Amino acid sequence: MTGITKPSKAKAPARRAATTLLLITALAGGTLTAQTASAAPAAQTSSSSASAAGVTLQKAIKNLAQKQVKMSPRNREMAGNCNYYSAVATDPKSGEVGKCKKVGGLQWRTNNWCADFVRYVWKNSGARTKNTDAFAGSFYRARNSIGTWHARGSYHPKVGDAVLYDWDGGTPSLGTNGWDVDHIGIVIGYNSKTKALTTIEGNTTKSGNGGTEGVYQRTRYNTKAGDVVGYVSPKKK
Ligand SMILES: [Ca+2]
Ligand SMILES: [Ca+2]
Repeated sequence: MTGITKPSKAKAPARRAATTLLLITALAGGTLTAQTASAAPAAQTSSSSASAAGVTLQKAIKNLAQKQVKMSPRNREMAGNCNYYSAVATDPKSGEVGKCKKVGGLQWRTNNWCADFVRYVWKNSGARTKNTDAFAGSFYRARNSIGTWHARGSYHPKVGDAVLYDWDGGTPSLGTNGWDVDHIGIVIGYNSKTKALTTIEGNTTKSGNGGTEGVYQRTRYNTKAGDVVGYVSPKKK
């Protein structure tokens, strides 16, 4: 459903030590909600202007992602993974025309489009997306030019981060150079007590529904069992 075909199933050795999840509650003074989480990074950066820019970028990403959840018909795919985001996320365009139709004059395209959704939202919010492509793992491969990589563990997920998942295998892993990553979404909130992530993702299903795939808000978990590999924090263009 959300898997991206990948050239290799090679898994990296399971060398992820038992990760220590630091309880950020001390720092945050309790549960972070989707509303308060966006303010957290300001306290963690030394330059006030840089942190203000960071928060602005985070807010822009969150707002644009939330907008997509309500934007019909672009937020639902048609047969064969035909979707809006692969047509507009990038230049050159992602995937192929295939048997996709035109919607409102725009030629939709077919691809596994979870990463195209994130690229669209990041790009149109002012975040860097250079060197990313339709593979979810491209966010890991491009991490140094687009933002900052954080492995799951003690990192406290931030609003606007791209969250990378690996579904298959025992321990979620990057595999070789990120090629084991299967899916990607956008963090819009985090509860540090329950480790519940609120995300918005494309090419996914409504939770517990299994109907037409599209853009939905999901609840995931910042844990090994939640299949989270890690996060890329965005940087301004
Ligand atoms: Ca699909
Ligand atoms: Ca995988």
